[in-house]
Amino acid sequence: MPPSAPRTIAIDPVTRIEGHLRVETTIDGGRVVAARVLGRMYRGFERLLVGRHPVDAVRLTQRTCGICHEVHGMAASLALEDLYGITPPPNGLLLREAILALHLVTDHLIFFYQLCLPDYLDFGRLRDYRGDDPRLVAMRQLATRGGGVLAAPPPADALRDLDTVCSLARAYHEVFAVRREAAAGMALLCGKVPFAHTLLPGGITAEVTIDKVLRLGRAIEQTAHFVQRSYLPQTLELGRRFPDYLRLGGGNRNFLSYPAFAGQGAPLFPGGTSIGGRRGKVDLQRIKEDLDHSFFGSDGHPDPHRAGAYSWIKGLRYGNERMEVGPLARLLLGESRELRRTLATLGVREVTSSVMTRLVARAVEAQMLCTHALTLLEGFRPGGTAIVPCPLDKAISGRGVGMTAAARGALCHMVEAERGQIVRYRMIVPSTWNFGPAVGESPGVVEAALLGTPVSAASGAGAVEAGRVVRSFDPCIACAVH
Ligand code: NFE
Repeated sequence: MPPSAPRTIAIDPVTRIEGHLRVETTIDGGRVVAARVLGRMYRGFERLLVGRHPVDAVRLTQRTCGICHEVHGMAASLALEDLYGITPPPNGLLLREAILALHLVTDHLIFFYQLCLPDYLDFGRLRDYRGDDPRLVAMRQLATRGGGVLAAPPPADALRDLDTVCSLARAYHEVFAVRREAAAGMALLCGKVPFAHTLLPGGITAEVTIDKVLRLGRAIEQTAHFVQRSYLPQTLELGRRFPDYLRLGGGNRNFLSYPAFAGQGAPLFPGGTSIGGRRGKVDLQRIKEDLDHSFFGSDGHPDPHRAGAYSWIKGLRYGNERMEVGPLARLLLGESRELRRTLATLGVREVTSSVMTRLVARAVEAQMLCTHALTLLEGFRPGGTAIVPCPLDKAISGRGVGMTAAARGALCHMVEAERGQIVRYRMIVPSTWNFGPAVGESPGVVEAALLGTPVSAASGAGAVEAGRVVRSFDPCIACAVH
């Protein structure tokens, strides 16, 4: 048979993600040989902050995203605490971190069950379910009526034995209740969820009572129980059933994360950089934005007609290197024994970047975060305040940096103020690191991860294999184009 000509597949829009994303691949010899990742809209949060009171950033930056709101409030609070030279009291630090931990875990749960699982599972098999579990009966009705992902055509290699489908579908349904309880627990101290009202530089403004802390603790415990009983084992089951993805979707040997969850001393995630295996500390001066292939003029203003541009996401480089960020980076840089031990159960000896190592790292991290959050609450001192006042009336001038861990990776906010107004605000966001375009000829992180991915003729226009690689990074393009 003559070799087939290269073909291009554009996935547009990439569904089951936050934001607007197009992925273009060229397939030759059954593999991806070129890829472009295109952020499809402009938002302008950094610009709309200019001229405002610095503390507005805590509320406004949370609106960057429909998934990772609280974490932008946290990064902004940290940057502003640096600017104003204040530190929250111990209760403020630990409650804030417990909220952040629970927020990250619920974000990981949405990722796995609602966004990622339909790539691997034939939900349509639920039409054959004959039992009386009300959750599965409800999902069978959806699948039968043709509702959303439950009725979408499954990938050719999707899991379809009924026991597996039912067990994963039950957890898919259960996650909604787990998230509702977690959000209710967080809302007691956040004022509301999403978009916490009580976060401010200096701590949290909510009246903190023992009752609220106990209810937050219960929300963390029930989430931890779900992670232990369903999320982690089911992620490993996926790894066992799709072993090829333990290798596929690599392409990156550089990782970056910031120290995070450090309010109680040694950080849970120590952070750092690893470039081709060489470790270092993060030097913020080495982070560069590159606009080669982005729709911005040299003055930084949006320019949809810029020659050579193909994405609204800016290119990010550490020195000259692209850096993968995310739970895998955090755990690798933290030399997590738990990650190694867990991946060893799937036969992985050397932990590298791949679709399944990303998925497993996220689940292991969820477990670590639940344990950490419960430990934090043990340090709560009844009667102690959770906030120190921020001098809001001060015509502050200066700079502040806030680094933290977002669900999708390293998040940094930088603020510059003059006489009480923001003059520059920068958000260096995880999905910008991962989904940024090429710099010169050097592809972005996800573009590189796609290279070499086998795409079977049977996978059709959806190129499910490429979709699995892209989704393993948990894309949030709303954040990436902020
Ligand atoms: Ni909009 Fe986010 C997270 C941030 S972006 S989801 O997590 O910051 O990658």
